[in-house]
Amino acid sequence: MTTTASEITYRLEQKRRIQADFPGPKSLALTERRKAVVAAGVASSVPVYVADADGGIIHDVDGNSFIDLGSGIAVTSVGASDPAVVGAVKEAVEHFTHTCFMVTPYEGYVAVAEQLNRLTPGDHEKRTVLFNSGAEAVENAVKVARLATGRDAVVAFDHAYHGRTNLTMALTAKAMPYKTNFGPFAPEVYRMPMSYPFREENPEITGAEAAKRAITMIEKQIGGEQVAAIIIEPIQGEGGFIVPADGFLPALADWAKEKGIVFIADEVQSGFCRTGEWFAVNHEGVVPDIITMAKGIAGGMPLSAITGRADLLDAVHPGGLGGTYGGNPVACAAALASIGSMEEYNLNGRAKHIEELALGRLRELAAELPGGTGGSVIGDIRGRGAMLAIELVQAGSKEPNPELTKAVAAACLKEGVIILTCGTYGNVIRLLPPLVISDDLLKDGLEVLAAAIRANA
Ligand code: PLZ
Repeated sequence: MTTTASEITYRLEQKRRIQADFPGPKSLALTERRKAVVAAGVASSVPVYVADADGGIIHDVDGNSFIDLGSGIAVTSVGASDPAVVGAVKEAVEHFTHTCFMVTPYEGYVAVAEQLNRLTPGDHEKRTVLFNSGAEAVENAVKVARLATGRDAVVAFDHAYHGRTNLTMALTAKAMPYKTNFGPFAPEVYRMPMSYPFREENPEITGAEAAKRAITMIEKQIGGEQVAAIIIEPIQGEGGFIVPADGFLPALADWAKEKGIVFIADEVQSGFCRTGEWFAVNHEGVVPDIITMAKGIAGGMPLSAITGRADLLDAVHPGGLGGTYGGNPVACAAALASIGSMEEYNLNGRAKHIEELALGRLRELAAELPGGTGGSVIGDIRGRGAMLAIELVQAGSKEPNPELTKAVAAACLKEGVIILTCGTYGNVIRLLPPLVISDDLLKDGLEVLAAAIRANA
């Protein structure tokens, strides 16, 4: 069934509106209360407090409304209050909030596992385990890979982001703010060069050649037979929405298979229709041994999962995997409803439509700027589906421009558009709208972004 966004009904008016006294008095008062009680290490990029959210709009406590181009970091793909998710949560919570699947199990967990085994790539026999956060899913994928292979080494890549727990900090590339002074880190993690087309020294390097570069380094520095797992984000998220060159992922996956290495695709950010496919690996026909999922999976409720080859997952002894809240019944109900909405609204189709609309507008913008395409402050435009990015540079060079990036995000916010930044060099504007956003709202948001870049370039 195909539904276009124009057929989606919204509870809140889909329009941005910013009052003169932004941020307003209630948000300012909450900021003061917060400073006295919330640890400074938790930062928020937007200085307002949320009252309501629906479709592509977030309302704050002072009556401002914002166009949401971030989805709470790629989570609310079906919207922040999708009626099906809200209904399923209400229904579930009236019966039981928790029993613990490891004590007294319930159907929702099993039903989510059935859906994930169906939706993830490959028609092999699969098994699923549910957790709470993306980092927890990554930790457990590595646990399974190590147990199943009897090997220790884990390979991650430049610009990778996998979480904030000890092992996932080790897997994450960027020191500030994720790792600095938080060590020592988990051992046996090795970092290899990524395929980053915009920043390759040799712009002609193919995906297969970039894979060969990493594979040779693994062979020389670790030895293929020592490696338990290769973990990679098929499109890197926090690291800068980096889409590797075609052929990079398949070549790595093929080599991993040859060497008995578990190939883990971290689809925490890129999964669940975000890129116009259920999973970003589908664009290249790669079938991972284990796939990690979270964020978009449950319409905003905390749930994460690993799904993988039955022989790997079933190698673990009973009791070796789990956690008190993993696969919470309310979160499972939300996941089943979100997956239903993704299918009903054809959100893969919506994500492809967003790509077409937004990439077209961004390319026009680059051509209009001083220096034009290839010579302006827009160094690169990339991404898939509704996971799109602009890499900002000093005009006519590849020198990162994090100052401009910050200024553009701040200017957008003032006009009522929430835009997130990312990237190893802090110079990437990323677009992650809810997939249910209307065309009009998205176009309005893109015009604000275009004006902010023009004014600050
Ligand atoms: N793997 C690919 O993108 C989470 C976190 C931002 P959790 N990314 C956003 C921040 O500053 O904390 C992420 C991801 C990928 C793993 C994770 C971790 O997921 O649910 O945040 O633990």
